[in-house]
Amino acid sequence: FKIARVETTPIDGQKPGTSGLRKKVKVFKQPHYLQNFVQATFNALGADKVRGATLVVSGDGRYYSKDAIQIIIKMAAANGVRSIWVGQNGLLSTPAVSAVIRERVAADGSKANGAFILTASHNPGGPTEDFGIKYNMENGGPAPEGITDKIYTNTTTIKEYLIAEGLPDVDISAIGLTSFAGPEGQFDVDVFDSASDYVKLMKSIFDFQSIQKLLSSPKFTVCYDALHGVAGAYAKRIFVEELGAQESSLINCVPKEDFGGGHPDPNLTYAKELVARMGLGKTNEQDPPEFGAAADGDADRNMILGKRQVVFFFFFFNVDVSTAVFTYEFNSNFRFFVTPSDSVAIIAANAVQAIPYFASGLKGVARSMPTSAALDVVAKNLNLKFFEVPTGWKFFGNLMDAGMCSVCGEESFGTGSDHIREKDGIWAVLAWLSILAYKNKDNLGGKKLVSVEDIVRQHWATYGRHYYTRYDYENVDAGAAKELMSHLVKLQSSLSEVNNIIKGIRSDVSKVVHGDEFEYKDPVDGSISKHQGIRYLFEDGSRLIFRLSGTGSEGATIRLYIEQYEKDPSKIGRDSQDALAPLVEVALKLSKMQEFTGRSAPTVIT
Ligand code: VG1
Ligand code: CO
Repeated sequence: FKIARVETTPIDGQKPGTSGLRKKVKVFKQPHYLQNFVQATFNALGADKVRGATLVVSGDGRYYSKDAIQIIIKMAAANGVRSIWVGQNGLLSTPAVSAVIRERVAADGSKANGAFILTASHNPGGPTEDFGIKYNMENGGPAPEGITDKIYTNTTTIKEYLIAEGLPDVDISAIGLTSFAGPEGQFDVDVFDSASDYVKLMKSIFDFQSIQKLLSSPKFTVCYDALHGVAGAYAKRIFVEELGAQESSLINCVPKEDFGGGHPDPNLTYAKELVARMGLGKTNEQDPPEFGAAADGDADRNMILGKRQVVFFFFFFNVDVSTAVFTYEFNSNFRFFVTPSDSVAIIAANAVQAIPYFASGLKGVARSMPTSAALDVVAKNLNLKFFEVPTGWKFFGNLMDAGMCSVCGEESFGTGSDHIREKDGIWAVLAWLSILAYKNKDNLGGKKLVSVEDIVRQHWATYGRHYYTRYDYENVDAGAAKELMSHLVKLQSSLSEVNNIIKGIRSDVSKVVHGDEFEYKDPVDGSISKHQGIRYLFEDGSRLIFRLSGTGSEGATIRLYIEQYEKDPSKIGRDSQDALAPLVEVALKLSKMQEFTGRSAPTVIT
């Protein structure tokens, strides 16, 4: 092939967000759009990092991925890259890309230097929906802000990009190595099995035998919903072939370009089929599964559900049984939902006992700022190093590279560890199965199993409970969202006025003792990230946090995070929306949510 230099001009709006550049497919399909971004990335990395490099290119398989992969292969060849590694059919989950960068060694002994991950994660896919691209570094983690800022600056000045001419499209459906002769020597494209490196890594972390034993118990049934994302390419290999789960335990596990028309976001709103299966007698005549889980499009997120124990309350009046009144706890549809903030805290609390990888102890734990403080309490009790970082996984990477953090998580259904540098949906499921296997190791005979719900309630009894909810207002007018945010910042200049307003709304809410915009100084490299969310911190430990999303592709999304800590064991069993109602009311009125956005209700509550 030959190297062609193509003239181009800057295109507006190519600023990477929380996790790469995400836009509608029709935006990506504009002439030079993808090319400009890819060249800007090569230029940001610099010729010495690009020439002779080995790069991974793959993603969640969403619409436009296959075209994008061919374009990136040709541009890589022209920019002097030595080899491109592609997961079969262009499929690799985000955590698998991270694992491949860190673990995979080619036949000639070479390793990868970085990756283009093609995903818009939990955003819908298809011709009228979203596409996305992000670059990950040699540690397997997302490019830090220093690099993403450089990429953006380059997109505003770009004049040309390089692309190979005469290089045929590579068949990415067939495993194998293809070599091409370029002006500067050989260029290879290596198509490999999407799952094997990742499966090998999981087997080195967890005790698969003990999980298998748990899954072979007829009392323990599971359901895993990949929402037609790339997790499906791993689920059968891991849950069925390695761990012996029934094939009927997997739903929506065939990856689709448009995720079957759904929204591949593992929460109670979008994982409808899983939620229905977990409900008693809703879709089948059998009992609901003991354990349910779901993943997002690129399989870095997870949702954990358990079977809900039916609770009967008996109230006896005058010792006369005939007047006994009993009620069912009907709410929550019989499934037990583990909040992601609790999930990371519970994993951290049990990791050393239940997961061989952590047997020698945790180096430290970390959470993103809006994530609840459940993890803080565990860290304090277990005397672990603790860090609070801004939203987005890239901030955990430095801590992990420096050996300061083993387990971390975000409220947005992201949980993970230092085995890779991305959050990891299947890892989180295996962590939960490991904890369940550990707690039930003597129960698999006749005794009642310790359930997901038992584990969570036990955790609350030990550490207290952080009631938590997040309200999302999606696709709000961008100007209105900005105004709401500056209104909230302005209010913070007088806390006494804030507290006066609050007193006028609810008398049963504690008072605000601190208000700011979260700012983070990376303890490893000293870099500072400002404006990472508006915080209102209350005297009793409650928090209200407001952020604008950095992953959307249209308008603005306002996220409101609400948290309240309850230590009193007699008060930890309430429904979270009930418990948080006073704080929610304060948050909505204080921010003038309806006034600014015209919305009387959020789009999604998690
Ligand atoms: C959201 C989440 C954040 C997460 C990010 C990427 O970002 O809040 O916690 O790291 O998505 O996850 P934002 O800026 O929209 O709030 V994924 O699975 O979309 O790569
Ligand atoms: Co994701």
